[in-house]
Amino acid sequence: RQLEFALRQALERRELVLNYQPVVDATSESVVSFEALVRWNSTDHGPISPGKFVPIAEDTRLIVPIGTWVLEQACREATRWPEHVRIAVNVSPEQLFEPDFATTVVRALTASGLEARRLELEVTESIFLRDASVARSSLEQVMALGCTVALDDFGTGYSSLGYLRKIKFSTIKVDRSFVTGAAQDSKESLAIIRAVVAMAESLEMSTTAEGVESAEEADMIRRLGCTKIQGYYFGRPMPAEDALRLFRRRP
Ligand code: G
Ligand code: G
Ligand code: NA
Ligand code: MN
Repeated sequence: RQLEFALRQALERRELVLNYQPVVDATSESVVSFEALVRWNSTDHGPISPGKFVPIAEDTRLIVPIGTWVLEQACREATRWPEHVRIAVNVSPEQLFEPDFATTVVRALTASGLEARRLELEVTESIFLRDASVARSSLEQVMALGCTVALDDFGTGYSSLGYLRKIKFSTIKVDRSFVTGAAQDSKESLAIIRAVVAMAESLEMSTTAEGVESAEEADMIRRLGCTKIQGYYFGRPMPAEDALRLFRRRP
């Protein structure tokens, strides 16, 4: 396929860039972290959305070198932010099933000089659909370094809850479909968010609501007790320079 061919060259042609979306504390509304989101401006095909090329990268395992670049670049750019601001990086199952994933993380931290405690890795429930022992071991190794792990898109996967006993996630990210539903007065969505928050609290995990697009949604999420909020209302994914400027203006 044409896109696959172009994607193979994307790294050496420096066509990938990272955007950063702020995550704020639900109470103070101050920025606690940024999520790195990869963007591809293909010389041959123009801008291509990650929804389109990430699945291709995963199928072809190109996500492994791309993911390594994302980790290195995100760590490097995060060193320019205030020390209390953390960086969250999405990690695909293919990356976690590489036995030397933890080494890749160590290299990214060492090369950038970023402290391990400032790095959060986001994984989805899909890692538990396969034999989870390799992935679990990778995650345990990076947690031993001081990194944290967040469970992304919670509630949209097909796996059981049993894995929550096995991996000490720092944060559960409530999928945006529940947030949008709750804002549209879906009693079911509200009930699900409330239940996830209660479950996370008893497991000593925090919660991030994804996809908050208005002040009303932010209020509702705050009332439901989510710890952190992410969404267009507090900031869209932005280039690194714009993320940096948020601190220059309001130190
Ligand atoms: O940024 P956007 O919402 O368009 O992202 C679409 C999808 O691509 C999301 O599911 C997101 O998690 C995924 N994605 C974005 N950046 C990365 C990345 O660096 N690595 C991986 N594995 N997935 C990413
Ligand atoms: O799968 P993951 O949660 O990593 O995907 C993040 C994606 O969600 C990014 O592509 C980002 O652009 C998108 N996103 C972030 N905030 C909002 C929002 O408030 N509304 C919508 N519709 N999408 C959002
Ligand atoms: Na994510
Ligand atoms: Mn998500």
